Amino acid sequence: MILDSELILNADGSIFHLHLRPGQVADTVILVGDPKRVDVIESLFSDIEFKIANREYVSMTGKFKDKRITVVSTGVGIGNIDIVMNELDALVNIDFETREIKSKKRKLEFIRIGTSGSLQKHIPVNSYVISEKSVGFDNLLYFYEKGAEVVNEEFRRLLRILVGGHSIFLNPYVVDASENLLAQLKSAETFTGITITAPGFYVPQGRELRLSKKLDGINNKLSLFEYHGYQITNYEMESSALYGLSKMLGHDAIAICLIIANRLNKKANKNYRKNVKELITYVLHKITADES
Ligand code: R1P
Repeated sequence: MILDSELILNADGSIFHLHLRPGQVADTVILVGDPKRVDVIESLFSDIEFKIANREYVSMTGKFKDKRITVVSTGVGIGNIDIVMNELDALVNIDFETREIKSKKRKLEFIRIGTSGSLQKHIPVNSYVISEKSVGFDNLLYFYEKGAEVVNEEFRRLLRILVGGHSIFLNPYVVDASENLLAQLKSAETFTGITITAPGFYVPQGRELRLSKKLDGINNKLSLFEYHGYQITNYEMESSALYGLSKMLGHDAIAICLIIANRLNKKANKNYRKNVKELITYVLHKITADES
């Protein structure tokens, strides 16, 4: 039995942060960073069952075409992904009455729709990039006993060497996207590649305002990496944790991002909201291609 202090439920039976109750989560879950993107998706959905907000977590379940989909905003960063993934999994795979893990597990599919910075000159602002592999510059996965089992060891070794194997604070992990979701989302309109998930927005992604970075020339090194046709395409702040937790819990996950800045040619799109809506629409049509 999982104790009150570990699986924290609110007075109404909902889970601690998300405020969702069992039965409210669809098999397909779209994750967005910005809570306002939930409103954008709501405007495209029918049959909205509920919408609930707590902190940065805004959740909603509804339908696009005939497909039931849940949408959750995660806010920024891997700490929030740890909360969202553990709570969504608990909602479907733990019995809240008995506090026991269910013997029959439900498998969910998670699709993160985000924004991101490009690390390749040939991937311009407004491109769509699918993270075929995600590299954690955070340490989240190493806290989990099963973390090493879901890591792509070949790429982990390569990335460790690339960032300098001597580094005491940076020990990247690499996790692959779900092949099934990759096949659904990929098209002539998308780029695919390796995404770096950074544990911060500024110095951890090489942005120096008043503070300087410790790893000199890191972004150049990342953009020059090439192995068996794989390149490092972009920076964001959530996908490594999403991929790692999904794999450990037996779910499928993918991240697709709109490029809103190119870190090499220093271009940026400051009015990207329209483009985010277009990317959301692209994803919704791709994942419902078989629906009426
Ligand atoms: C930083 O501004 C945020 O934007 C990106 C980063 O991953 C980080 O969360 O993604 P979202 O647009 O999904 O929030």
